[in-house]
Amino acid sequence: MGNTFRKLFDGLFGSREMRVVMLGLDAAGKTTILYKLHIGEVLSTVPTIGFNVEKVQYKNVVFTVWDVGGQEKLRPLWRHYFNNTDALIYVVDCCDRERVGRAASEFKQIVEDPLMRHSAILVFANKQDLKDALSPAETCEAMGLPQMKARKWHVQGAIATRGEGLYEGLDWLSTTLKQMNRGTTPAPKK
Ligand SMILES: Nc1nc2c(ncn2[C@@H]2O[C@H](COP(=O)(O)OP(=O)(O)OP(=O)(O)O)[C@@H](O)[C@H]2O)c(=O)[nH]1
Ligand SMILES: [Mg+2]
Repeated sequence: MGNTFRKLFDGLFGSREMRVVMLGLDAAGKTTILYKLHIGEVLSTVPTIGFNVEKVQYKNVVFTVWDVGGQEKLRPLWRHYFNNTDALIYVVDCCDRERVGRAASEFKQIVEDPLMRHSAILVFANKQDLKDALSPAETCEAMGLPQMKARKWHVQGAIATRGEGLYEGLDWLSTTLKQMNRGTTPAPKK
């Protein structure tokens, strides 16, 4: 496609590149989500030390997803991934009732950070296949989302290992980010 035509095409169909950072406590399911989106099968994951990054194309949107390790000692590093972020995906292990308070306090710290003030927020209420999992509505309450009136947020129930709920979440993100006019049009290929 020529440059001019590509620009016109992108303008008409809203092809955009979004920068997304995916966070959550260790073992929440972030890496499982990333690889499920990217290759459609689950590899066995090991705890992430540092980060994984992948580009995922969904409809007209290219998501550059940073999946950052969630172990306690790694959490202070999360801030370094906040710059120029269009959206936060926060993954909650809904079976880990013991740590849901911790998940909520880490979440609050992220969304209140000045660098994240304008980002859309997608929460994956993950591991819905397990007995005793918090429902998406309970997860929403636990994360304090109903009080967050000034933000665009959405809670999506998910089973990362089976890929359930993931594309529904991305659908919400792409629509919302377009409404917010976030993301950049990718540079045309020469
Ligand atoms: N039953 C069930 N298990 C899941 C689901 N999603 C992830 N898991 C499992 O949870 C464990 C942790 O998943 P990871 O994707 O490695 O977690 P992570 O959030 O990347 O963890 P860190 O890299 O340590 O931050 C793995 O054994 C996954 O197979 C799910 O929807 N249901
Ligand atoms: Mg990981």
